[in-house]
Amino acid sequence: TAGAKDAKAGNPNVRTIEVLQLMADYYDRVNDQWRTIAYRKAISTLKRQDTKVTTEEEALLLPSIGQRLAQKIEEIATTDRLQRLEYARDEPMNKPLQLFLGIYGVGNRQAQQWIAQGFRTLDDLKAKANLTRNQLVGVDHYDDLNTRIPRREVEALGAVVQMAAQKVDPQIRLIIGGSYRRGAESSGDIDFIVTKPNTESSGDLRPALDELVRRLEADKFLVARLASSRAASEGSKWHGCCVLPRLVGGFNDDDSYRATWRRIDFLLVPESEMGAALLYFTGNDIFNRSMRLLASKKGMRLNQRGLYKDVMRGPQRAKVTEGELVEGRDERRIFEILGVKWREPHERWC
Ligand code: DCP
Ligand code: MG
Ligand code: MN
Repeated sequence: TAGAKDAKAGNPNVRTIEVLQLMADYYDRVNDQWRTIAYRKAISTLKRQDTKVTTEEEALLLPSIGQRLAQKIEEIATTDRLQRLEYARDEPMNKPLQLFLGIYGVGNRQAQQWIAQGFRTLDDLKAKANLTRNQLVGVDHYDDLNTRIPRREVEALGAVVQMAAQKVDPQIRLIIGGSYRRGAESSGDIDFIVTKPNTESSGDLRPALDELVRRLEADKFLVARLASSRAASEGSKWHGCCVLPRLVGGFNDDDSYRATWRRIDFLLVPESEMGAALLYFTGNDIFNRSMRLLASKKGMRLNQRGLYKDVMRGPQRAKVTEGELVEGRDERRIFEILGVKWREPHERWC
């Protein structure tokens, strides 16, 4: 499987994969979804190869690799570089756009709008733009929030939250999902799934979360709240920033202390929906998309709350009824019912 080969040291295509990943990251930053997915699929294909792919012709024979990507693979294999990547880095026009897209919660539309208004730097935004509170956090902590969190720090942050949660309610169960659960060496943020035995709706968990947040704020662990972009998820999600306490880490070489602001998410999940929530919140997003597509091909519907059947659809496949819940509690059962082989979290990179 992809995950197993991935972990194996010395994949002959590591360098090609590394360069293609930088290119994928670039397309992701400029919100070119289509190319981002194409590059990530090609990377996943290359990770499964046992021999080095050096020519366009070889690359073309592999799944999910078209002509343009095949040419780029040959270019990297023969020159150890990719001109398109260097060009993207140097595009002066792209610099403010990329800068603005790096602000937490800022998408293409907002970034373009600022550029049209003549803004080019973060200082321009601070001085002249009408920033939302989220955007202000994103600008003020730009570098921190664009620094990936090492796996060990994710674990240390997790331990702090775990200790506080035990004090709030010993029955609370916390699972770190997202890229951490997939085994990533570093993560963009830390994703907590919060549950408790005998819970039927996320509302059952809200009082516990509110108390947990109060405590962690008093401890100066949580340092900012971020408004959710989707009002509907307001009740079941919490977004914010945290810092590792001084006693645990964050020291520089000269013993001075500087804590890096980290993005933290809580997702409240009743026990009855744990399987579907784990599946969704582990990702990655492309893996999720393919699982949802599979469900829909089988006349079912998969979301972060469960797998449903007999979903009635009207014109344009618009949903008419929610359908009947088939499975929500058990992650493995969802794979079984969909007729796909179980994939461990570390095998879900695409
Ligand atoms: N997710 C999704 N579709 C989205 C956003 C998220 O399916 N548009 C799911 C899959 C993700 C999970 O939620 O794995 C957590 O979202 P993150 O944005 O935190 O992504 P990751 O944790 O996977 O990566 P990162 O290390 O960047 O946080
Ligand atoms: Mg994450
Ligand atoms: Mn997240």
